[in-house]
Amino acid sequence: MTDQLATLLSEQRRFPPPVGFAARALATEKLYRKAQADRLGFWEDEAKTLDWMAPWSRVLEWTSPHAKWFVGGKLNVSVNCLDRHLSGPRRNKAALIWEGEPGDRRTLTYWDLAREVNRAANALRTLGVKRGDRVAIYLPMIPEAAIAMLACARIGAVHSVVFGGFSAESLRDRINDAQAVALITADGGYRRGQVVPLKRFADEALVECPSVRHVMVVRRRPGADGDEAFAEMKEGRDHWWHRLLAAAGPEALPEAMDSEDLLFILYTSGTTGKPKGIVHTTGGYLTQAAATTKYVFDLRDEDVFWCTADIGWVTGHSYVVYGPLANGATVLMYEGAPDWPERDRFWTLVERYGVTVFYTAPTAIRAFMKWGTEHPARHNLSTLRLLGSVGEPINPEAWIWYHEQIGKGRCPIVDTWWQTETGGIMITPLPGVVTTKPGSATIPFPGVSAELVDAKGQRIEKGGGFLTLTEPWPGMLRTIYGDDERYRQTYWSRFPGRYFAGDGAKVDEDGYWWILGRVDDVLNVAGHRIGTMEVESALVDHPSVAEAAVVGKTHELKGQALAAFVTLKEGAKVTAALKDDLKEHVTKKIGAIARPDDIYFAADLPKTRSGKIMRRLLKDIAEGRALGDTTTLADPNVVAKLKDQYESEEG
Ligand code: 7RM
Repeated sequence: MTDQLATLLSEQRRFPPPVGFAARALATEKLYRKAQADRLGFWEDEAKTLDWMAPWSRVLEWTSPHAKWFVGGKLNVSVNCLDRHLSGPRRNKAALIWEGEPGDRRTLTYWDLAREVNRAANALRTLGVKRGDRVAIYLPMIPEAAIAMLACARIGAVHSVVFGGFSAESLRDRINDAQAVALITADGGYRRGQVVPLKRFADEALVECPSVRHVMVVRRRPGADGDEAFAEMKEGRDHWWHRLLAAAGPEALPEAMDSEDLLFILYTSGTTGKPKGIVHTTGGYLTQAAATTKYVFDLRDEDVFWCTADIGWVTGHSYVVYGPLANGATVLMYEGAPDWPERDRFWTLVERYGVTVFYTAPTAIRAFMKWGTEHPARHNLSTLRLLGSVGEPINPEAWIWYHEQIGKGRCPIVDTWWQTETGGIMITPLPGVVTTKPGSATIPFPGVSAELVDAKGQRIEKGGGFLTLTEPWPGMLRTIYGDDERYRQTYWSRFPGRYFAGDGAKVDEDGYWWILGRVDDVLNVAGHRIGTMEVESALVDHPSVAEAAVVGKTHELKGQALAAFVTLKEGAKVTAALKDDLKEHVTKKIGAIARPDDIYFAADLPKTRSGKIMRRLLKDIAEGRALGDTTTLADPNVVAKLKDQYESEEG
């Protein structure tokens, strides 16, 4: 072990599953043993819990790097998420409980949701959308987002959801890459009290999207029928969603899809400027989404499951829509911001709907920490029984805060590592089985084979290295849409025979995984490897610090030096003494090797809309380079401000 791994590996706290939780958990140790003994048998048994229209002949056909799962099997995803729940007691159960940012509320039972999906499917068919066609979805977090996805699945159209926070240009590029024939959007969505005029952005995008023949427009703004200010309807091309659905029949025959037919494309940023269209198919994807939802979230009929991700990200696909609905669960969906109208909005929702399982991102947790404990303290959170984290490494301090302030020391935390590319959760504790350590995603899900390798691709048992996956898994991406060569290059060429996730990780004495983040975040200072997260974790441990991002800056002697961007908790003052104090603090927590050369105080950190800190941009700032692509930034001004500030401090 090298000393720079100290911060995380010196994390000695252990949280065994609470006895009461373990006693009734859906997952048991037996699952691990079963998958260990017969990996394909494990996945096959999970696939059998779904409804198939025709059986498969082989579980897996693997011609590296191309996988086919449940070969020859036929099924429809919407049937699995809806129809099969309609014959029993779930028929009248809430499938979707929704709250809009302005406070409007809707509840759709499984029956209601099925009806809407069938009507939407018929509406799409009326417009001439056929099996295999691509449909772009550009919607706020409203029930119609889930309805539109499921309607596509019902008729075998491939959806490409574009996050509602993306610009017209991003939407245009994604539509064109997929050659979508239709777009489903809304007149607007609410965010921090403002209307986001999605239809206007869509109109702007569509000027350069010749493939789109039809646009369905959801009227999000009640009473605004015919309100041309937000939705100028183009004759022949644009159709109000509610009018088409009112005219459509309530039953639509589902297509029998091949297990390997495309279910969706989802665009994700790569190392180049051009986003990659990640391709997911039907049978394997749904099997993994359903199985992970069931075991990782210990999901049962009486739960209210709230995954706070937007439907525009893979987490929204797998854990707002497909995984929970395949399990017949009740899903809570919320449209707006966590601090609107007050910083306790999430806790208001947890209390109002009696949320039992809550799944969010570390960036949100750190914001809650910064806002102060009085907000959750004002609410009754006693229905919560399980908490989840996803999207980035969670620093032990945030983990402990989440555990104490939200879970009241009672709820297990599942820190789940996975990617758009993996389709579903890959490394995670199973609650009730695995003892957790704050900051560690613990061990691979049953049936998942992860291995650590060094820079030469040699397998290593423990220490620091690269996270690779050695065996195909059902939810894996099948290719990059229209660019199979890029698929091979990006994921399978760095370490031949292995899927390389792009993440650095450490494995400890107990075989636990500690994800360090993207390897471009792993720095090399004077020949020592330092995870930016370790330094960030040390900084966040300081009482004055709210959030920190650390990047490498080219250094003559050391190769790289550390530059830290820090936001302070409310009430903390920016002083020269604090700067020294922070450097000392890191030195104390990790060692002199991790002492940042520069510390910059910032009002906010540049983040993508999904909440990931854009270290690449911070690096550009730290090194005085021109800024890279900022189109995925939530607020590009944050970067500009930081750059100005940095340059004046440098000067
Ligand atoms: C689900 C999602 C994927 C990248 C991945 C990691 C990082 C995600 C964790 C995590 C540490 C976690 N898909 N990441 N989960 N890092 N611990 N639990 O986020 O495609 O948008 O991002 O996110 O770097 O490669 S994603």
